[in-house]
Amino acid sequence: MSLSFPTLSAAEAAALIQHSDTIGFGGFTAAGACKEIPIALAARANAEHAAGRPFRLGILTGASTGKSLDGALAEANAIEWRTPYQSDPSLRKAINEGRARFFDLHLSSVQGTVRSGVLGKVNWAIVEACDVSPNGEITLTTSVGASNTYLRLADKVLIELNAYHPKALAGFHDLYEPQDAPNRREIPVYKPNDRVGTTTVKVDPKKIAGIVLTNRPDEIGGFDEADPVTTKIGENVANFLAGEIRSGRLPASFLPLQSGVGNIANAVIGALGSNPGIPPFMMYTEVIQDSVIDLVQSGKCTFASGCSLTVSKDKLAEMYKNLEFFRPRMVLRPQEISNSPELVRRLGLITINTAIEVDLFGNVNSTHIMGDNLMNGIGGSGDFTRNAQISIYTCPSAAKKGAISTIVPLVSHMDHTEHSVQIVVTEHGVADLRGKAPLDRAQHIIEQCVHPEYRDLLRGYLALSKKGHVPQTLQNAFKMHLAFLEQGDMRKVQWQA
Ligand code: 0RQ
Repeated sequence: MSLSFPTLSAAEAAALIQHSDTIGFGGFTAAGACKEIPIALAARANAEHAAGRPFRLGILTGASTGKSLDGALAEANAIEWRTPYQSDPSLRKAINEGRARFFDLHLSSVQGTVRSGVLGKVNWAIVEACDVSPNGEITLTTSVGASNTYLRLADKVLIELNAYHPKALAGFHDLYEPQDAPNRREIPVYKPNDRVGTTTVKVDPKKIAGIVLTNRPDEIGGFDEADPVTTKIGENVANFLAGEIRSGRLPASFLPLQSGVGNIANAVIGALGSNPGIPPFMMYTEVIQDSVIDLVQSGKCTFASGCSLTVSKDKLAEMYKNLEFFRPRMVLRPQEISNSPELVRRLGLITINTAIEVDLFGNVNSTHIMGDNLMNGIGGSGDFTRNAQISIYTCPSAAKKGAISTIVPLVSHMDHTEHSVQIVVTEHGVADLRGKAPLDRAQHIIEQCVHPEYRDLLRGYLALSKKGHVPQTLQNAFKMHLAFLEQGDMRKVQWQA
């Protein structure tokens, strides 16, 4: 049992870590993220800073984490650099104020990038577990993230052994780490429910510096009730996909689905579940949210493969009462497998993600507000979009009470290009960009997806173009953004002839 390793308080564990160490934290979203050691590290950073000594760390994670990790460390100014995806308000502020250096990575490439050595040595792996055997076999909790790689590469390991999560989670994980080039072979997953790895991560027991005993739930917020806009977006996606099946462009048996994070994603999955034109389906996704659990229970989702179980506290409690029902219907994988471009392409995924803004030609901004301020990061959206059988972007047609049109002449930051984005969906309709030239795309997006208050404005923008393959006029391309920044409302834009 765990008692073969030193049992430490969180403060004792934090005291082992030195200024400028690089830590690979387990977890993916707040699911399975460490909670007590990072809080103690933040307290240590505050004490060191008060004594006039530096204490800043390199922080690797799976994706976003909870407030006790990203939030606490950012508030203590303890993050020198950080990758990948984050969504914590305090960390976002630190990044946008230049107090933490953030560089973004596709989530599928995090583990390979760390293995390659370009990010330097991983001094510590700190992960949450529900069980640890004396020979160093670690059973993770509600997520995998990049834990298997961090645990293998790190010099030393610290574990939060969290009694909140049952040991019966053993068997939910499937841990597989590919070889790197030139020895890489195919990842042998041919169906969403294939298992190809081990259920635990085995580390050299001598590397385990200590165990901190905890009993804390994941810091996952609930979801907003679907509102008329998210409900309509969900219905539009479901009706579009049902139409693809009817027309024979998608097989009658359907294809596996990936769905992003947040309220829109939750509403979309709910709508797919209740649409009679959509047959029971499998999910090969990254984040398993509440709505997926509901569909697994109802039988509409026959299998869910993911990287994290990001479900609300009540939903998780419901699952923990009936783990044997979920065991054959679910698997948690490392992010380089859940998001693998090779597997997204092989399985023919239908991918559904949310955009901050989309332009008239199908380019998508997932990450930055008005061109400069980071929102969260690219997450898995690039892994999935670029390689999908059908790539869908959803967003409300307007933000900030109508003062912002999410559809603009040119995105102020580009994450996914027109070459990868196929379908755009707002509450007003669906724009199918496949097989359309730039002008046709723009006209179609305006008529199908743009908020009615912005349609004439954007028709006016297109009319300004005099030549070229893409009807873009550079002197006007960011005028809507400037109208918002200078006058508080994109509707005040004046085009320059
Ligand atoms: O701000 O909360 O202050 O009102 O942005 O917008 O509509 O609530 O959207 O929470 O679903 O997040 C793209 C960020 C959407 C997310 C993004 C404002 C808006 C609001 C949030 P307020 P919503 P969501 C796999 C997939 C990248 C990673 C990804 C994301 C706030 O989905 O991080 O796809 N995606 N991963 O008012 C200015 C605009 C705006 C705007 C919205 N055009 N201009 N502000 N807002 N549009 C999963 C993982 O990778 C883990």
